[in-house]
Amino acid sequence: MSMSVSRRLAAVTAIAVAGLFASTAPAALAAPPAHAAAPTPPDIPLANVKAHLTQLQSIATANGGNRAHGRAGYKASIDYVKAKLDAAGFTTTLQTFTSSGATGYNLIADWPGGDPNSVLMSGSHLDSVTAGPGINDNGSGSAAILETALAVSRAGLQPTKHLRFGWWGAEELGMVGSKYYVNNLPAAEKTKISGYLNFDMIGSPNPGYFVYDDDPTIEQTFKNYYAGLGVPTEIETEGDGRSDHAPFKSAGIPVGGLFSGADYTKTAAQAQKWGGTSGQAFDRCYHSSCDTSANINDTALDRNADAIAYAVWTLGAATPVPPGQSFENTADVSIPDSPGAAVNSPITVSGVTGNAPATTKVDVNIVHTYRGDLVVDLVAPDGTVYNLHNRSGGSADNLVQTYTVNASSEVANGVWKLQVKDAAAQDVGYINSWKITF
Ligand code: DTR
Ligand code: ZN
Ligand code: ZN
Ligand code: CA
Repeated sequence: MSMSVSRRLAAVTAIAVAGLFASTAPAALAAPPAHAAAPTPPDIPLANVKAHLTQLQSIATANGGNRAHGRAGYKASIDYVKAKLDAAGFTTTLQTFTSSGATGYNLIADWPGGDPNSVLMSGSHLDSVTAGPGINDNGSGSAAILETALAVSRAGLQPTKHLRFGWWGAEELGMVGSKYYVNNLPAAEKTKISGYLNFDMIGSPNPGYFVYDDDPTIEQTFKNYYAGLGVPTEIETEGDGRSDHAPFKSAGIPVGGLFSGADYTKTAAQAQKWGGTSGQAFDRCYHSSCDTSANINDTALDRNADAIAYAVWTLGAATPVPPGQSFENTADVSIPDSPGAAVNSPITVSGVTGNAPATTKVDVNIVHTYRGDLVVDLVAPDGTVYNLHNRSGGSADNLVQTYTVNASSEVANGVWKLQVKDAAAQDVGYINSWKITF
């Protein structure tokens, strides 16, 4: 359009020089990177975890002050967690059992996909004691793995392993729910579980940072996370049998987990490295009515929830969806000024199975001094035209843009073309390169 003669000449010169050095044939298939980096584990929002704890507190308050096995507060807790997971796309299963004359419930949630023969499971008991609402013991673990599961859904994660989450009933009666689950799991299913991660009390008000020292790989994964934070950890030494990882360990399944402490007393040395109060229990409200929403250390809960996500992403071997096959043509093609004919740059696609996807990606790189002159189309092998750009952009230079085209009705293999017409006099340019990714 309106431009000085010197600028137009300069543009033409640039095109001529550029034409000397461009490659002349369409590039071959560009393979996806051999080792795509695994996606970064997300930060689990503390506010979200605490919102779940607020709900569990409300449930206890509305149901006699607790969420114990056999009481209304426990079933209401299960219903709350299940509803969140169903809405997030998990496949949930409610497993019932009887203990002390009352019906107990385990909630199992499977994230669709991943290798069914390699299951990474995370679990927490959801029941409290009858004395109180059980917000640290064990709303903290239950809420943290719930929010991690919701983060998996938000990310649309496609991990190599199959992810499973469990909320156990009647742990306070002797790990009844988790024992029932493991004992009723067929042997072939047990061997598929590559690891079980247990989280029982992870927000203690006077917190310690304890890592289970059972499976070395799981242990190291958590230690790596805390090393990254610069937070020292200790081995959990209160005894293997004291939470829901015990039945999994007895079945020969690798286990691990995190713990912020219960009724044991924090030593002076521990207070030195972790802060808090020495000579005081990690959780003074352990199994008491004061285990309420106020009985949580936010920093410990936040760090442990993030550590859970780190472990699930890392041990789940979450890898990104490999990019599709892509094909590129880097040959320069001059675009004659209006009223010249349209030109095109061809790419021959082969070796792609089936049709192009609904999210076919087209990367366009056109050098031009007035992008508002241009009409740019993708032409499928059968001649179908998909308009990508229709003269927008005014006098701005160049058109370097990625388009997503629903080409799902087109067979992928064949000759695709990028067709460009300069529809307004003055200003010229050339196709620098373009790429199509399926
Ligand atoms: N027995 C658990 C609390 C508990 C005590 N020691 C540990 C060690 C590891 C995990 C949990 C615990 C309960 O009361 O739920
Ligand atoms: Zn307990
Ligand atoms: Zn517990
Ligand atoms: Ca023009």
